[in-house]
Amino acid sequence: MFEKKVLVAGCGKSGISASALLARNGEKVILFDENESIDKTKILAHFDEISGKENIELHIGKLTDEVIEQCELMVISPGIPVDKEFALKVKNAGLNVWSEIELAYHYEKGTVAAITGTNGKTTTTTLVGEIIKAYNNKTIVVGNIGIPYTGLADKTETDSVTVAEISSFQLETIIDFKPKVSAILNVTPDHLDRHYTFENYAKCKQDICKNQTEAEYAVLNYDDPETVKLAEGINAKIIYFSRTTKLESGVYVDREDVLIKEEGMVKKVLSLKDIKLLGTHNVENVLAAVAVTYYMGVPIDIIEKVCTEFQGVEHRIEYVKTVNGVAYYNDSKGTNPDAAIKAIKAMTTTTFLIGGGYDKGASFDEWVEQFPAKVKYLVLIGKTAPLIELCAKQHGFYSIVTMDTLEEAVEFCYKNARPGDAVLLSPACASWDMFKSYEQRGDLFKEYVRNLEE
Ligand code: UMA
Repeated sequence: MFEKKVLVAGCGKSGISASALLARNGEKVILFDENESIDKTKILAHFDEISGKENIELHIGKLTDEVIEQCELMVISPGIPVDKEFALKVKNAGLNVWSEIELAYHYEKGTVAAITGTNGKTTTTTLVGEIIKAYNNKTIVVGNIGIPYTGLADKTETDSVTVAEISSFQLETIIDFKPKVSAILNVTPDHLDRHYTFENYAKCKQDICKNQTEAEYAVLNYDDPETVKLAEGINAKIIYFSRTTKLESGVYVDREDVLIKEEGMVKKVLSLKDIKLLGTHNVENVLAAVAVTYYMGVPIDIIEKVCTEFQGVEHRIEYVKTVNGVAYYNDSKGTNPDAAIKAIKAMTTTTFLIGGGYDKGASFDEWVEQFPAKVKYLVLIGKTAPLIELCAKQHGFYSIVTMDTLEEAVEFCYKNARPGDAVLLSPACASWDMFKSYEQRGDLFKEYVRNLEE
């Protein structure tokens, strides 16, 4: 594909995967990273198992003109700003600059569904992936979700489907990337340190559609005015979804039913009371997933089945089990007050909330202010327990108990919650005082809950 070498910038997940793809396809690669303290042996060890590893050379530190002259393209990792000094130097030397997504797309043989947005990307991408997998077993789920697209792109086939979660960082350097169905879930200010203005950020999101034509589809959130504004610059056929408005055309909710309206015809997809995901934000994610998969050609009965079975993304308001009429939810990924507030808002019943953990210096006031309406009991663990207790009491909330371990916290909830209550682990804190990671904390929670007896 290339005559000269390819410069891959960034030795993280993206850069390593992009280099491996290029090398195993016979291209010559210079893998570059600015971080001088990087462990070269560790980086090279990633390529031990791949064919063509001799095609990869490592360059760490300052990017020299001599390196740039040997290359015709730079594949830039999403974490590297495109206006970084070395990146501008490369661009000015006449090299093309592609994101890792763009590189992967050049090896893609199948059809692509791509999802972006400020919030809900991972849940929607995962759900879309599950639905399409139920229809086509040659489906891969990749991208910002943590699985680099370049790791699998050259293994795709003409009848395979790629479902990609794409961040604004990755969209900044899209050239030919063209999904059959794209989705913009919502746009609220984020990553402004990188994009400088909200307009720039929103434009990056819109670029997911930039190569689409009337033959492709762009799924947009009708309830988010900033997303609707983007419609004007999009050539694809626009499919709106809405939680609050009965649309003339698109995917929407009428009472409890999710409906698709197309050319005047209405088709029922599912009933919201059958979905296991909690919260209005998740209703939007389901609507988006319905729209994306329907226009990817998945039959409605499959969409309904998978949506109603879907338990959510692991550790994000994840339903675990109902014991004695009490539903248990794992939101171990609620590692900051903002995320934990979303989880409380998503609960529809009185809740025993397990919180506390490693102290990141966050303020708990806003989180605690959510308690009176929903939280019946606050069960605290970890380093921040005394801080949170003090803060809660200052806000007039006194139903608090502190436990030494997570297992004891679960036990307390099991003994004290009544049928109709819920138990939610959503700590508003990192896990590192008691656990290796939020994943470990969530896994243990689920293990303790699964061991509870009716
Ligand atoms: N580096 C430089 N110069 C710089 C910045 C970084 O040389 O100016 C080097 C670092 O020394 C490091 C490497 O680049 O060795 C890191 O590259 P990276 O930050 O792009 O990280 P990756 O490990 O390649 O992970 C990336 C995404 N990271 C970011 O967008 C910051 C991951 O998204 C993604 O899952 C992964 O590719 C696979 O596609 C993470 C993320 O936080 C989860 N995304 C943001 C979000 O979701 O909000 C956008």
